[in-house]
Amino acid sequence: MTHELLGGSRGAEPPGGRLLERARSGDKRSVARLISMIENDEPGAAAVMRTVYPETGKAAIVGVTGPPGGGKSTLVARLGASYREQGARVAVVAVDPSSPFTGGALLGDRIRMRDGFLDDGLFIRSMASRGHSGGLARATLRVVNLLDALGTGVILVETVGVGQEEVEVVRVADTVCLVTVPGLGDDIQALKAGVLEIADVLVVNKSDRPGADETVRDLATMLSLGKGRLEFTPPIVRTSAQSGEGIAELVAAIAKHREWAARSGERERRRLAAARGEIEALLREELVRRLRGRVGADRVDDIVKRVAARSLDPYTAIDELLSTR
Ligand SMILES: Nc1nc2c(ncn2[C@@H]2O[C@H](COP(=O)(O)OP(=O)(O)O)[C@@H](O)[C@H]2O)c(=O)[nH]1
Ligand SMILES: [Mg+2]
Repeated sequence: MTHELLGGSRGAEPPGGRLLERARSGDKRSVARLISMIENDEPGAAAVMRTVYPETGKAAIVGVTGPPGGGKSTLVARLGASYREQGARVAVVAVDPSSPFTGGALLGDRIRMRDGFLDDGLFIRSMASRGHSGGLARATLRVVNLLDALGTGVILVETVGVGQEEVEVVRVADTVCLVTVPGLGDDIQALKAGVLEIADVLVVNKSDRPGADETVRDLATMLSLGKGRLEFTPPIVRTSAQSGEGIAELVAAIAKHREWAARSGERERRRLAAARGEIEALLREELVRRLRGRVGADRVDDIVKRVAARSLDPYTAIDELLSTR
C-alpha cells in the first residue's frame, strides 16, 4: 500500500506496471483495466504486452463461433463451468456484435447462478466489436495473450461466425468449434463459404429439437466433400447447452483436437501464421507512423489531394513520399 501512495517516486515504471502486478495477484478489476488499456491502445499498453509476451503460449484457447441464437453463449457458459470443475482457471472473451451490451452480463449471470456469485478462477469479458485501431482480431489476440500470461488455463472466445472479420477473430483459437442448430436447412450451405474450413469441431446444439439427425448427416456430407482436410476430420458433436447433454463429449472432442494439433505440428503452423500476421501488421503500422512523422501530415494531405485530383498517380505519390528527406 505504501508504494501506492509514493507512486510518483517510481516514475520510470511503465503506466501499466502496477496494474499488472495487481492483476498477477488475482485482482479482477486490474485485469479489466489492463484489457481496456489494450483494447483502446492507451499509452502503456505496448509496454504491458512487451512484458507479458514471454509468458504467453500456455493457455488452451477455444473458439466458439456460429450464427446468432445458436446457443453459443449458453454453450460457453457450460464449457466454462466444466473446465472450472476440472480445476482450470477460465476466461471468457465474448466478441458478439449481435448482443453488444448484454452478452457479457448474461453470460456472467448464467455462470454465477450455477456456481456461486464469486469465483476467483473465472473471468468474463465482453469486447466491443467496433473501433479497434488495428482491427478486432488483433485486439482480441492481445487480450487473449494477456489472459494467457496471467495464468488462465482455458480461454473461451465467443464470436458470431458471419463475416470475414469474425472468421479472423476466431483464428486466435487453437481449436475452433462451429455451432449449428437443427433446421438450418439451406443456411448450412452458406456456412461452407465462411467458417466451415476453419472449424476443428462441429457442434449441433439444440439437439433436443427435431431434425438433429438430418443436420448431422448434412454436415458429414459437407465434410466428406471438403478438400484439404485429409489430416484431421472434425468430429460432429451433438449438444443441448440448455440441459447440459453432450457437454462432456464436446470437452473430450476439444481435448482430442488439441492433442492432435500438438502432435501433428498444426499448432506450430498456426502459431507461426499468427506471429507472422502480428509482425507484419505492427511493421506496417510502425512504418506508416514513422513516415508520417518524417514527411509531415500537411505534405501527406497535399499528396492525397493531388492523387484525388488526378494530377498525381498513387504510384508516383508513394515514390515521392518515400524519397522525402
Ligand atoms: N432448446 C434449446 N435452446 C437452447 C439451447 N442452447 C441455447 N438455447 C437457447 O437459445 C437462445 C439463444 O442462446 P444464446 O446462448 O444466447 O445464443 P448465441 O446468440 O449463439 O450466443 C437462448 O434462449 C437459449 O436459452 C439448447 O441446447 N436447446
Ligand atoms: Mg451470444
